[in-house]
Amino acid sequence: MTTLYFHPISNPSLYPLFVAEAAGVKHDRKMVNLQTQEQKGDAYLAVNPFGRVPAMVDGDLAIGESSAIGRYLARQSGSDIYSEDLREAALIDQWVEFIVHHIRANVGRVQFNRFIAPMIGETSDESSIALGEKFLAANLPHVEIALSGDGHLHGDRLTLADIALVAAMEPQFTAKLDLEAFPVLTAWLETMRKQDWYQSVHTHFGSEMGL
Ligand SMILES: N[C@@H](CCC(=O)N[C@@H](CS)C(=O)NCC(=O)O)C(=O)O
Repeated sequence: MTTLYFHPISNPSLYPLFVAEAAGVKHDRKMVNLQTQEQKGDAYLAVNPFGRVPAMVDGDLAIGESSAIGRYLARQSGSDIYSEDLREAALIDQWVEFIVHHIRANVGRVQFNRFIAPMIGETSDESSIALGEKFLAANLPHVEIALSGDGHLHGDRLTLADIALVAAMEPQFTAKLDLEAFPVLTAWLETMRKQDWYQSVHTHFGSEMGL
């Protein structure tokens, strides 16, 4: 049995959960309490020495890093959310990497300073929020244009690329992201959040924490 370690308001953690559901991979979920620093305790470090969520254990294989876990689950299942074709897999990978580095990282900056920092009593860094918003304004047009085709980042079916984008955008409301300039993305996210693979994880971002 596969076990996925996560925290409900960690968008990197949500990606493998969505992938597992979309690919039909049976799994157990273990929530890691970031508030009590469980991720830095010996028991969890034995699973993921990086001390971060997510992580995955499948038999004697234990790995961290959301993108690696997503690819593993997709390959293991044989689902068409990824591809056995080298060239098509590279095109899907390209989107996943773009989303992780240029979308998720900047959503994370804004989310941390607007939502997490006040919650944990830290000072919000307004310049970091401004930088995150500037980079999002520069990078989101790429996904807006791609989704304006047939509603998928790659090809004509749901892939890891789409799931990575949904996970990256999960803090849309808590980070108070202004997506007015991106109507296609906004409508697409609403549709994606109604899909079974999303609803099998949660009804909305942070629902597990009463948000
Ligand atoms: N590159 C990693 C990022 C993981 C990450 O930064 N997770 C955060 C939560 S969003 C975490 O575990 N933070 C706790 C800590 O750093 O102590 C991935 O994609 O899996």
